[in-house]
Amino acid sequence: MSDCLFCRISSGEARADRVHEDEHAVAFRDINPAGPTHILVIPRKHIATLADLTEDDDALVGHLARVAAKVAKADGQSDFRLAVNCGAGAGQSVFHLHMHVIGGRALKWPPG
Ligand code: DGP
Repeated sequence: MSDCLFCRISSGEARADRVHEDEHAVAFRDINPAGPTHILVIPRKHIATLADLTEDDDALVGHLARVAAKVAKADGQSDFRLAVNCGAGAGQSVFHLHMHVIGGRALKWPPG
């Protein structure tokens, strides 16, 4: 989808500070970091929200979670938060599924 920012980052058309990429996923630093580590993990496949996943995406979601743990570790974080905002009311602003990997500072729960 050429009008999707994260599809353009995935294809390389838009720039990002990438920390990982493979056939199915890309991870890059958030432009507005909420902590010393703030990395977004996205599927190359355009999926608008977590609620749009289908059974066919089960393996993909497992892969994204594993990439998230890998990039957190590579960034020096043993403790981190993995978050997905689903829908505008939950704070989603980019409608291409992404996992936030946030770490390097104390994280309160619930997040507020
Ligand atoms: P969310 O609010 O959950 O949809 O998170 C979207 C995140 O995407 C937000 O933390 C800021 C980040 N973001 C938005 N535009 C860009 C961009 O052009 N580049 C990068 N690296 N991050 C972006």
